[in-house]
Amino acid sequence: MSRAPSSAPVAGLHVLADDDPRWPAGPVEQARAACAGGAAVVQLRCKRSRDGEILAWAHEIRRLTREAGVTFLVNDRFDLALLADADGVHLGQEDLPPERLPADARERLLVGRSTHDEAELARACAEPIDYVAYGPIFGTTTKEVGHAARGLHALREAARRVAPRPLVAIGGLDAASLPAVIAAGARGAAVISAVAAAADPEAAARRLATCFASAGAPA
Ligand code: 3NM
Repeated sequence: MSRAPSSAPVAGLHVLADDDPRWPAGPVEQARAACAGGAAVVQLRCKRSRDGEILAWAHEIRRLTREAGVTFLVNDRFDLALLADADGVHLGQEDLPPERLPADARERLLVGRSTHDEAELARACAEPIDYVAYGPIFGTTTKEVGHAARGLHALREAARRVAPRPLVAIGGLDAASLPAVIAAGARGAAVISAVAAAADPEAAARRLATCFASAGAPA
């Protein structure tokens, strides 16, 4: 229960285990495939489910990720992250500002923050956070982001701007685009559909995770 926030790595493949019923498997099965396939991070992302169900999934994913040595984050909800003994919480722009997290949550949890444009990147650089997510890099149909695809040039600029904080790219990423995303300076890459919609989610995660190993990306 007393894991120091900085001890859990955020570089590498982030698989978002998502509760959208469009995916053939639920969040726990997605997380299991991610762990078996070599993901560095699993983030539980639930936009539709009740708290009790989310917490039960979170406990199960905590067990799986701990066994696999994978970092476990919970989207949006620091309270559920604490209850499940997750390594961190990922905060969107609509969520609590990171500086408003209670001190005990801040001490125990890594904090990530979503950003989409210059203004959000600038604000994130002044926030007490451990990594910055930036997107959408490419077109995505998984989420109504409300922002145009940013592309690789903007990604490179964003990675420079937030350094030394690690930048995690998100939005429309797949095994074909990942090498260029890593070359542009992303330390992490977050995916939903590339794993959740795959015929074989474990093989899909393995292919994505291998891109980081092949790129010799720093951990
Ligand atoms: N956040 P896929 S894009 C959850 O730009 C999310 O902040 C985004 O799903 C952002 O890998 C996105 O299927 C969806 O494109 C990512």
